[in-house]
Order: sequence, then C-alpha cells, then structure tokens
Amino acid sequence: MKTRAAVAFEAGKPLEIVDVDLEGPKWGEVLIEIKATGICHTDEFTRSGADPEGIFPAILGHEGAGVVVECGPGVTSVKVGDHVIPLYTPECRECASCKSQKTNLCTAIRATQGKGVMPDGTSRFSYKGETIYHYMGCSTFSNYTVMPEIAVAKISEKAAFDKACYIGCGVTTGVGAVMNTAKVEFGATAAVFGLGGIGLNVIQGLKMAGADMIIGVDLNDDKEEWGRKFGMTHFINPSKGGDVVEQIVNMTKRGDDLIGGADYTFDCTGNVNVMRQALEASHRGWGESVIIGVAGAGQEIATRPFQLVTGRTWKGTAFGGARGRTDVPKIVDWYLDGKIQIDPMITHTMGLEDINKGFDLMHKGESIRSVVIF
Ligand code: NAD
Ligand code: AHE
Ligand code: ZN
Repeated sequence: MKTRAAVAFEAGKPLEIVDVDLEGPKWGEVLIEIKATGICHTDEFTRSGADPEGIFPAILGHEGAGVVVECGPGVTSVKVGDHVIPLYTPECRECASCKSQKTNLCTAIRATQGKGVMPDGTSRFSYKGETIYHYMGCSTFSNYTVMPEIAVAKISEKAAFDKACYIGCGVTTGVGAVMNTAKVEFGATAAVFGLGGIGLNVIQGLKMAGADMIIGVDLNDDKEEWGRKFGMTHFINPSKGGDVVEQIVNMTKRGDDLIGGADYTFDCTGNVNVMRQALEASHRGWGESVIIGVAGAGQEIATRPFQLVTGRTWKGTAFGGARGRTDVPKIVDWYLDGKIQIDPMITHTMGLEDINKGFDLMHKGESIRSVVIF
C-alpha cells in the first residue's frame, strides 16, 4: 500500500512529505493507522545527525497513537480495531531482561530496531524502489506503520489519540523517571534541569509523589510559568549569573542539615555539562541524579569520583523505566481519571505537511509539545 509520510532523507535537512510504499505485516506484526504523533526532542536529535545510531533515509517519530487495521499471522495479543500506542521499548515478557524484572529494557528486537529494520532484518518501507528505514521501531511520522505485536500497548478507546500519543514517550518518560527509576518519596526535595516536554512531566510526577521542594532550572524564562503550573516551587535561570549548583545546595538546606543538596535531580536537557551540575547538586551521602536527556555522538559525562565516593548516585532511565504493554495502558487510565495532566502541555497541533514547523517551534522554545494529527 501507499502511505503519506515525513521522510528524513538526509541528516540536518527538513523532513519531506511523500507517499511511500509500505508492505503489509509479516508473522507477529500488525499494521497500524497512526492517528496522531508527538514530536519529541529525540526526533530532532536524530534528524540533526547527532545520533550515533541515526540511519537515513528514515521515517522518524516514536510518540504515536492509532488503531490496528491488520494483523499478520501469529498475532494473538491485539486485534483489528484495537486502539494502541506503539512502543519503542517493547515488552516480550520472554527475554532475560523482561524475565529479570530488574529492567524495562526488553532485548528481544533491540538489535534489528537499532539498524532501522524489522525483526526479520528487512524494512517494510520503500520509496521509488529504495529502502526507507524504520526509526526506534515505530516510525510514527507515517500515516500507516508496521510494528511487532510485542511493541504495541492496547489502550482505552476513551482516550483521544491527539493526547494519548504523548504517553508514547514524554509523559511516561517523565512521570516514570520519578516513580519507577528514582522512586521519589513523600517530602523529598528535587531539582529538574530542562523544563520542556520531558521536564514538565518529571515535575508533575514529583508533585504526585508528594515532593516538598521542586526546583526547576531552564535558560528560558518563559518556562518558569510552565513549571509552576505543574507543581514547581522554585525557579533558577542559570544564564542570570551565579553558580547553579551552589544555589541549589543553599536552597535545599533544611532544619539542622548544614550541607544541602537535592534528594533527587533529573537532567532533561541532554547537555553533558548540565548532567554534571545535576549530579553535583544532589545531596552528599544519599542524593540520586537521574539522566534522562540524550547526548550526541562523542559526548561524555565527567565528574570527580569524589562526588560518588561521598554517596551520590548517577542513574539513567529509558522510557521512564516503564514496561510498555503493562504500564502504558495504566498511564492512559490515569489520564482519563484526571490523575495526570496532558492537554495543557500540547501547545500546538498541525497536519503532517507542517511537521517542520513543529521542529521550528521546538528550536525557538515556543512549544512544549507539538502534535501532528493525520
Ligand atoms: P525540549 O526541547 O522540549 O526541552 C528541553 C528544555 O531544556 C528546554 O526548555 C530548554 O530551554 C532547556 N535547556 C536546554 N539547555 C539547557 C541548559 N543548558 N540548562 C538548562 N535548561 C536547558 O526537549 P524534551 O522533548 O523535553 O527532551 C529533553 C531531553 O530528553 C532530550 O535530550 C531528549 O532526547 C531526551 N529524552 C529522553 C528520553 C529517555 O527515555 N531517556 C525520552 C524522551 C526524551
Ligand atoms: N541512539 C542513541 C540513544 C538514544 C536513546 O537513548 N534513546 C532512549 C529513548 S529517547 C526517547 O525519546 C532509549 O530508550 N534508549 C534505550 C535504547 O535501547 O535505545 C545513541 O546514543 O546511540
Ligand atoms: Zn521521545
């Protein structure tokens, strides 16, 4: 079949909207009609050429929601008509990682996913006879896509696609980093670096967990109002001067604690210097710093080992530690029950033809999430 898609033909170039060829689902795969997709900074990271795993030409997009329209042979867990969210972190429930119950990082199809192909080693997409690669196993910047059934979460039909899609990455990543990775406790102090589509969800997760002090850090002053909407209690703009680590350490001294430092810090920028600040702003002896941001090829993190010797822990999280098929339907229900907010964070919607405008808005710091509606 033909499907309309935004194709990244080359790194660093705008996406091009063309009709590509799509083969139907093979064994264990489903064809999904994507109804809406968010634009995450990770899509920009790969489009820009910074992703060491970036492959071109490819159809990017990994934050979608849609409907199953065809099932390949052997598919048992979903059926035609089911509303689903594609999962860039699948959940096979059979690999050593899934069975360990220690991680959400299912390894069943990671190798082929990283090479832009389906588990049988081939792509379902082509254009004028040339292969177009899949992205993060999802390629939600296409009106139709093919996914392995282990990489789709069946969700409530009550959730609107243009909101539910955000649970496919941003919401789950932010809220999950707090709940699953950091396991933040009631009364904790926290600092969130980068108040974009991910950072604001970390803030709403911290609020739900009952954190006392939630410090937001961003270079863009407009983000102060955004952070406060979701529970941020203090704001720092590091470009206004002063040492951000020192400021956080001083702000978090409580009672007879003369040392200071946040119990939990989160990097949601992808900047390795910020990651260091986040670690060093966490409390001596017990502070935990969670890296969410994704850094470009060749970049590395650094700190004095003494920071870890003195009891700080550096952690990372992918998809907020969520097990997609199990946890994503529950997060959709939280949204439907009013436990988490999504609507205000979707600041812009557009048709596929205008997808590059969504990337421009992200660059200008004017959007929180742009959502493409098919
Ligand atoms: P975004 O562009 O919406 O937000 C980034 C925010 O960081 C902006 O508000 C920006 O002003 C701020 N910022 C940039 N540099 C800063 C600095 N030096 N100090 C303070 N603030 C700064 O991006 P997003 O969609 O929220 O994604 C954030 C990061 O998380 C990206 O690196 C993305 O690739 C990554 N990400 C990771 C996962 C995961 O599973 N680990 C999931 C989704 C996104
Ligand atoms: N390809 C990059 C790494 C990109 C990355 O870390 N991706 C996150 C999800 S970001 C979603 O917006 C992730 O899930 N990582 C785990 C995995 O297995 O990819 C690189 O540096 O090579
Ligand atoms: Zn993402």
